[in-house]
Amino acid sequence: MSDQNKEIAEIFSRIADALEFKNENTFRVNAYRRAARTILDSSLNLKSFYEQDKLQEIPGIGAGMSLKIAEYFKTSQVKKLAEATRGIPPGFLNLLKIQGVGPKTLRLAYEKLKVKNLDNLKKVIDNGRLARLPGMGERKVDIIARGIAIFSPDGYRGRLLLGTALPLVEEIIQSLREKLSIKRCIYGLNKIRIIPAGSLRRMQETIGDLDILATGDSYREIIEIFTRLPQVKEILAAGTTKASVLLSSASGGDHQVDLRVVEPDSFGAALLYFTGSKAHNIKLRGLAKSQGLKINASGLFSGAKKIAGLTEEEIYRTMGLPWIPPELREDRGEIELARKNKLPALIQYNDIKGDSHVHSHYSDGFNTIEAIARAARKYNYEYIAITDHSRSASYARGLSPAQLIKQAEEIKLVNKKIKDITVLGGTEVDILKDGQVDFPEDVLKQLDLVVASIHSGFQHEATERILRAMDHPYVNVIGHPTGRLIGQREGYAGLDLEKIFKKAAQTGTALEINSFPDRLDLNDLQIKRAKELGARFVISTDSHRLEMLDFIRLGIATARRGGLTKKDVLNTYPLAEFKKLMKKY
Ligand code: DGT
Ligand code: CA
Ligand code: CA
Ligand code: ZN
Repeated sequence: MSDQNKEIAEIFSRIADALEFKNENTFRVNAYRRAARTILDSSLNLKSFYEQDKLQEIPGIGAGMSLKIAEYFKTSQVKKLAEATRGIPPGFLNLLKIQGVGPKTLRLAYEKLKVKNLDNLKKVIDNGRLARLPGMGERKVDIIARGIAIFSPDGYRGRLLLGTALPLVEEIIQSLREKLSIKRCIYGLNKIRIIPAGSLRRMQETIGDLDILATGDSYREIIEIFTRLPQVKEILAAGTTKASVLLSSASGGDHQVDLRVVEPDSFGAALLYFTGSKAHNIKLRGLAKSQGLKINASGLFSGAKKIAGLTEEEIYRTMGLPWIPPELREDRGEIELARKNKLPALIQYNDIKGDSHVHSHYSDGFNTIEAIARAARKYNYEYIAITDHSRSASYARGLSPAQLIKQAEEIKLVNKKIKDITVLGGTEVDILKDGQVDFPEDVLKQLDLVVASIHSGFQHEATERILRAMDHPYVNVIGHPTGRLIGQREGYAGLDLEKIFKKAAQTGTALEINSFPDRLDLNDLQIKRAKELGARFVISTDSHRLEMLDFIRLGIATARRGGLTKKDVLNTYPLAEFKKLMKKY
């Protein structure tokens, strides 16, 4: 697309934002939004349409918008933008790029709480005032808080974290199912299947747009119900087999969801196609071709005859392959492995026996040890490890040795009271600037497990510090080994991961797969390499609130993408074995 197209689209959407912020006529707001979207989606070169005086012939561009586009080419600006943004603090509307923040929310925050910039916004989130505004609430504020976590001032890249996208799609599919089953008696719908596809099904760490695939015997009703869901802010397109919508800001903000409805006998083929990745699809198509077959979104064909399409299994099988889990479909060697029948038996989503990194109210968590233990039941865990911060992490209210002893006593009491979950006593001990850890050996040796992490001095010889920590006789796990935050921070400077992975294997120190949505640290490729070098892992959530225990599936997904099996992951082992594994010598 030409840069001028992009710039005009950007101007139009900024005008739309400003008008909506000022609560102007929705019709006018939508005209600008639609024009912006049309320009972005079409590959037409506006400049040449302008030169031939044919702007109005572009579908979706009316007389008013044509004038504005012409004005841009004549004067290099659109006066309406200055007019629309008059009185709004400079840069303020950039806050709309934060996921979860829409013009209405922003207006409310501006009028009622005098929010004028990012710092103000963070403040009213932290002090709870935003949540108390009419129509806001904890849930919406939570989405915004996560949005801020990945918002970078140089322009948010527009991708959702997996941890944000997954609940969104699940909620949409859930409402679709409910609404369809109510209508089922009326429309005679049956055999409905609705399933996420695209990068979300592959559990990629960030998601561009959301793809949903459905089948059933009444396309029209499925599409109609989808486009009328309360989560939908704007319908971009709605045809007979496909619809695209934008989500309302409360449901994730301006993210696109594509729904496609397909024939039941093509469902497997369509699911395979729309799950991607593109690179996997291309490899698969090449393989089909070498077998004299043709594969597309409606099936696998031999000449004109369809020989598979109902399920993914059937298609892979017909091509002589086992079914390949979506998390592996990145063209990273999975098709070659499948051909040799050597795909790893990936760790399953219910294989984890206990979370090995959880914070309680003793440091910067919010819950009591008893509450955490009770919450662990929901996950069918056998154990859960409390690993609060150590004293150097003063910002996180890190524990002194005396507080750690007090906590150990409380853990004993909770274990007496709650029989079906074992609470393990641990710590997330800081790796200090010289590579020593923050507690002496005689304290650490009394604990069930020790996670060691870097929380300060990111620029300061991180590799050496981590290597030294792995030599420590009581350090069992390196927490969030790279320190990266997705979209915000690269991680510790100059890290030599090859050295670290080798040392992990050699010293029997596990590497953490931290499941926090903006961490996912190690990531998929790092996991794959660490495994090749002989390292072992734990998957943990780093929870600070009970609902964060849910993050575990993000870590498991990442482990699967890295090709891990159950036995690579130490906290898949039953309690007695896990405790033994947490002894180095
Ligand atoms: P995203 O949305 O950027 O996170 O990534 P995806 O993988 O969800 O990509 P998306 O939404 O553009 O398309 C969904 C799937 O559809 C993609 O994974 C594979 C399939 N697909 C899309 N375009 C093409 C294409 O040009 N060729 C092939 N073979 N497959 C495609
Ligand atoms: Ca997608
Ligand atoms: Ca898509
Ligand atoms: Zn940490």
